[in-house]
Order: sequence, then structure tokens, then C-alpha cells
Amino acid sequence: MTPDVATIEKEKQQNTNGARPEGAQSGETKELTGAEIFVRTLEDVGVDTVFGYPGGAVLPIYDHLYQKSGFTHYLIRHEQGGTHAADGYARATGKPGVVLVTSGPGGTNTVTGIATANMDSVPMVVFTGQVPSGMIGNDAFQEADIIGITRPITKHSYLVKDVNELETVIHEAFHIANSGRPGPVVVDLPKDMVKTTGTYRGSGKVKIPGYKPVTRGHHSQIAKAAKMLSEAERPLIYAGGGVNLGDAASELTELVEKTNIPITTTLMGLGGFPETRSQSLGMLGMHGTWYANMAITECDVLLAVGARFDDRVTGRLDGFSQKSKKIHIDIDPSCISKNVEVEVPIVGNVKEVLPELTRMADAPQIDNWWSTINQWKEEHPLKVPYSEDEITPQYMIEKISEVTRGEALMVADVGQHQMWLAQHYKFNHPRSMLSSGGLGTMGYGFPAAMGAAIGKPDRTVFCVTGDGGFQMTAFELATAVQYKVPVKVAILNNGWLGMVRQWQELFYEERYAHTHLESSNPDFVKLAESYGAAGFRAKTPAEMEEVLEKAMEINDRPVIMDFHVTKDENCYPMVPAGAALDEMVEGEE
Ligand SMILES: Cc1ncc(C[n+]2csc(CCOP(=O)(O)OP(=O)(O)O)c2C)c(N)n1
Repeated sequence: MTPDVATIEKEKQQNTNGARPEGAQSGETKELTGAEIFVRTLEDVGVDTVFGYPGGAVLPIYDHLYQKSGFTHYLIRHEQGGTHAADGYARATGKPGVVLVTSGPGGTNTVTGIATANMDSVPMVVFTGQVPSGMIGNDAFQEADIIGITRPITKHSYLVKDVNELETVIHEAFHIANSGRPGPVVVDLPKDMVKTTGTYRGSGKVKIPGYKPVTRGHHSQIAKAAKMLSEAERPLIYAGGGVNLGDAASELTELVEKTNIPITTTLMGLGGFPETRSQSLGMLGMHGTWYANMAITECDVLLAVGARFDDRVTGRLDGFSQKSKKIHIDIDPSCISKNVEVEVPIVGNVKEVLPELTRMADAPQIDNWWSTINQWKEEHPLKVPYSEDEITPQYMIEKISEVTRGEALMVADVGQHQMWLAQHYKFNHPRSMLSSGGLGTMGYGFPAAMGAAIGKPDRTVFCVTGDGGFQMTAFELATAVQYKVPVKVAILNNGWLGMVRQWQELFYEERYAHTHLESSNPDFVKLAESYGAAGFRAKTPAEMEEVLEKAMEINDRPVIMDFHVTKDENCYPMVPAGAALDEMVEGEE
């Protein structure tokens, strides 16, 4: 029998409003089933949102959820969508994202989302069902070795072997996911572990010998760094995702305000420093600004904050910032001097290290450095082509930035649109640009935006995506409609897998192999409407402005905006793969 909408809504109400189950208080032991311990412990950890998909191995948990729980369960439409939604939720809120899926294909479908979170250090706990303990290794129905499969892409993983350990395992999983350098943790739950009865203690104490992330930063190293910055002639700060993840934007802003040192951010660091302030040079790297890439090439002291010297940032390593002495603050010691040798390593939490550095550093004498940078800014600005008949993608992003006054939470998919968003949106707040930076996962944008909107219902959430990437996870429209999530999706529809087309044009003599989408693209407006979402189309700048206005007024369901943009626009500046940052190409006039 198919449940009707009223039944589903009733279920949702029960899930949302469900009071804490009766039972043990802290310190009082109680015999509960594994499923009950699972739900109770998630509540103890403070989980309010779970993205999940049921199946045989986790049915005891789902059966328990039918009665009551203190968190809201969102039925996603594919486990990949669930992990991206949990990831968006985590990046937007700072709380770990939680996923619950069944064994076998349920688990394997989460792999892309787990790898995405792992590369970008996003806290996430993924609970996977597993066949009963006694059947593990028998090639049982829907058995997959999810621990083995995900080991290289998780921070840690657990196979629960005793229901009495379930509670401790869950507490540890959340602690590990969310402390030190954050990351995804998998907890594999054999079916017998959730069916049988065990002891619930309600204690929540976590003791993991050998796991003690350093947070303070060494005082004399910080002093050395402060001296180097104060005496520098051409200093530069290069801020990465650690600033957003470590909630250290205001600490970073104070350092910049006191020292007036220019600052550039990575894709992951966007929003870590307000881009409307004069010290901001925008993003650096493969599609960074001309002036940021020149500044990092020419600087004499480089302070890297929560960044990992990714190849998309450094370009050719032997041409990277050769004239500078380098300082690197990072919570993860394994990141330091991994790709680029640094003179002053500081292992610690950026939020704790930065105020100490700010106290000790004096403003350096850098008027000449600023005149050079300002001249670069004037001579090589980012270009925004405009035409009355066609929507240029850069202009589209500028308009979205204007309409939302730089206040929206923006989520990018992967491709040219992602780079244009990074270049042309004026980010003023941390945790406001979510993007799969490390893995570059197409299909990330829309479900991640949905998760972010669920976690931050008070913010306007925009997803900027391509006609290619949107189709990879468009089915999550059903989830967004069911739960009335008001995500605004701007599809930059150029009829191509644009970023790959650009590479084919520039580096493969215009041999456009398998990158043309236009003839097979669906009617995105009808697609949206068929799911119950709002759908609009625009082909000119004037129509685009109208559509944006209408979209801003819709707050009870997702909105899909199909923006037909210039088909063959390329994204510049561009540092060709294998080139150094100062070998960037500025593009055709
Ligand atoms: C899952 C996945 N498959 C393939 C790629 C390689 N890739 C990177 S960008 C891109 C094209 C994206 O096209 P579209 O979503 O239309 O965005 P556009 O570049 O046109 O803005 C592709 C195929 C990827 N990043 N992720």
C-alpha cells in the first residue's frame, strides 16, 4: 500500500516533534535494543538532522524511527545525494553531517560523497547497515566490505562487534569526525547489532589513547613568524579552507586590519576574509586573479593559514613563490612541508594561533608593495563581458551577487560556473561558499545546497550549477520538494560540459569529443515543474533579472532557473596545467 501525502506529513511531524524517549538519564544504565541505543545516542550527541535511505539491514533502526526520535530524518533519493546533503549541512553549520544507509549498494553509493568530504576535511559520520555478524565474509545478499572500500577516504572507521560498545563507538565517531582536522568517519552496523539488546549508559565520555590533536601552536614559532611579517617588504597572506572550517574569519580579519598585509584566498578559503575590503586580492591559483598570482610569485614572506598548497593553487611547484620565506599554520602536521618546504611551521588551530600572532606582529612598511599591487589591479582586472542579447556567465554571477547583496550562502557544482562564481561573487561571510574543491565532484552542488538550506533555514541558499553537473543529481529535486526546501538553483546552461570543452578548445585543437549536451538536455523548466518545483527560463539579461526577482520571492519550494548563457565563453585568467602561476593566460579580448 502506498502511503498518501497526509501519512507522510504525519510521519514527518512525528519525526520532527518526537520527544526524547523515556529511559535512562546520564549515568543510569538501561537495557535497550541496538536500534534504541543508536537513536538515543545520536540524540545525546546533539544530532538534529539525519539524511538516510532505508533497507533490510537497517530496518530495525527505521522501525524505531517510525515511533519517535529527537531528530529529523530526511529521505534522500540516492545515497550519494545523502552524503552531499550531509556535507553541505556540515559546511554550512559547522556541525557534523549524519548519514544512515543500508548495507551493500546503500554503502557503496556513499563512496563519492565520503571521498568529497575527506578531501575537503568536512566532519561527517556515515552509518552503514551490514549483514549479520555471522554472515560477514559469506558473500551474503547485499554484503559489501564498506570498511575496506572506504578506508583510504575516511579519517577513521568502526565495525561494531558488540552491541554494548555501540554507544561508545558513536561518541568516538563524532569526536573524531569533528576534532583536529575534521573528516568523515564510517560506522558499520551489522544487523544483529541493532536487533539485539545491550546496555545503554548515557555517559558520553570519550577517551581515545593516542588521539590528541594539538591546538595551541608553539609560542616561539609564533614569535618568529610575527617578526618575519613585521620586517617583510612584500608580505602576503594565503588563506585556505581551514579558516572557514576553524571558524577563524574574524581572527584573520583582525590580523589583516592590524598589519594591512594583502590577502588572497583559495577556493575553499573564500569568505574567510571579506572581499569588499581593500586588502583582498580575491582567489589565487589556476583561475585566480592576475594580481593574486603575481603577488604570490613576487612576495618575500608568505603566511599560509589553514591551506594545503594544492596543485590547483601552486601551479608548477618549482615556479611557486620562489622569492618568499614561508610560514604555515595548520592543525594537521602531516600537511606541513608536504608539497612545499616551509621555514616556520606552526601546528595548531588557526583560531587559537591567529590572535597570538596578531598581538605580536607589527604593521610592516609596505607602501611600495601596495602601489605595485594596486597597479596590477588596475591594469589586469577581472573582465565581465556584457551583451544585451546574450547572458554572459560572468554578468550572471555579478547580478546574483547584486540581488543577494553578497549575503547569500552560495553552493557551486564543478566546472566553469564554479570558477566564475568564485571570481565574481563578492563573499563577505565565512561558510558562505560551499564547493567540492579537493575532489572536484560534479553532482555535488544541488544536494549540498539542499543540506545547507536545511541546516541554515534563515539564509538564502543559491546553487550555481552547470547543465552537466545538475543532471548528475537532479533527482534530489524530489527530496527538496517533499521537505519544502527553498533552494534557488541557477543553471548556467551553455549546452556543453563547459570546462572540458574549454580544455578541448585550448589544448586539444578543438576536438570536442563527447562534451556536447545541448541536443539531449531536458527542458529544465518542465523537469522542475514535474517534481512540483518552480521553473523559469531566461535568455537575455533583462529576462534574467526578472527571473531572479521572481525566484527571490519563492520560499516554500525549490526554484530552478534555466539561464541560457553564451555557449563558448572561456574562463580566464587561466594557468595552464603544468605552468607556473606567472605564466597565466589572460584570454582573448
Ligand atoms: C563526477 C565527475 N565527472 C567528471 C568530471 C570532469 N569534469 C570537470 S568539469 C566538467 C564539465 C562540467 O560541465 P557543466 O556541469 O555543464 O558545467 P560548465 O563547465 O559548463 O559550467 C567535467 C565533465 C568531474 N569533475 N566530476
